[in-house]
Parts: sequence; structure tokens; C-alpha cells
Amino acid sequence: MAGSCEGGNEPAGSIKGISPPASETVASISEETARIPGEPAGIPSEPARIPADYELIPELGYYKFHTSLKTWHEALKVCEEEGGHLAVLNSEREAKALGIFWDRNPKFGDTEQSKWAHVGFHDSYKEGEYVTIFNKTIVESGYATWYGNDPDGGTNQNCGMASRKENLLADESCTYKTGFFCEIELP
Ligand SMILES: [Ca+2]
Ligand SMILES: [Ca+2]
Repeated sequence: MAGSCEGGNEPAGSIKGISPPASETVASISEETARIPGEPAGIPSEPARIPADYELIPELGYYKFHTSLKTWHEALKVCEEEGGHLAVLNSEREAKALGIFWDRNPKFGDTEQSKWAHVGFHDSYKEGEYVTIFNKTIVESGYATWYGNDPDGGTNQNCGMASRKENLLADESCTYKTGFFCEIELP
């Protein structure tokens, strides 16, 4: 599918995410709007447009935790529409870092749904071969720590989820509706 860079090991020290002062942003938008009426305003100094509700975790990426209940494929689409992708966990560090989002959202949907979020891996192509949405195996991608007895669903469960807080991996039916993580890679 979309994208070719896995981006698991970004160099340290990025400070992209720090927004310019509000007055400066407003000024550049109104300047642009004045020049091209009716056109979407551009922000020339920003390398990428990160939606305001995405949160920077330094050296890892920008993330949004969605608590609206979607199927795995619906979640995949929502993330793409926001300019990101269903989150791909590339390290234990990344998995642990995303624990903060669980802390902020103790409950969404029912008790079971509140324990799980879709993330970007599956075994839809070949049963038991777990690959990310970038078609690399989860082992190659840097993180393949499973929850409890998972994977345990055989061909009935071909889509990937992460568990509350620890973000351990599990397989689940692709039509199961729960929350999900979107990610936008660091530049
Ligand atoms: Ca499966
Ligand atoms: Ca399972």
C-alpha cells in the first residue's frame, strides 16, 4: 500500500513540531489568502502539514489516538485521509511511549473495546505471516511482542491490534470495531 519508508530509526534532535507564534501563522495565512482569493492558504515555512490534533512524541513521530469505533479498514482510511497512516510500531520504545494515550482515554466503547486499538499490521496475505501496512514483516519492522496467547485467531483474525497501555500485539477480526492509532512520520 502507500508509502515506502518505514522510518523506524529517525535521527535524534528533531525540533520540527514547534509551531511558530500564533500571530506569525495568522499573518502568513491572511497574506496568502489576500493574494489568491478562494485558494487554500499555504504555510510556506512548514515542511509538512501536521493536523493540530496530532501530537509530537520526540524522535518517534506524530500520533493521534482515535476513540471512535471503526473496523480496521475504516481506520486505515481515516488515517490516510488525515495525511497519515495506521500506526506502525517499530520498537518497544515506541510501543511504551504510546501508553500516554491510553491513560487519557480510560473508556471508549464497551469494556473489551476499551482494551484494544487497531494498528498497522495484518496477516491478510498469508495466514500467520504478519506484515505491516508497508509490507515488511513485523519482526523486520522492529517490534513483534505479542499479548498473552495471541496470535490465536487463525484465518478468522487477520488484522492487528495493540493492547491497552503496553501496546502488545494481538490478532483480531478485521471487522471488529474499536479505537485506533494514526501516525505521521517525522520529516
Ligand atoms: Ca490470521
Ligand atoms: Ca486474537
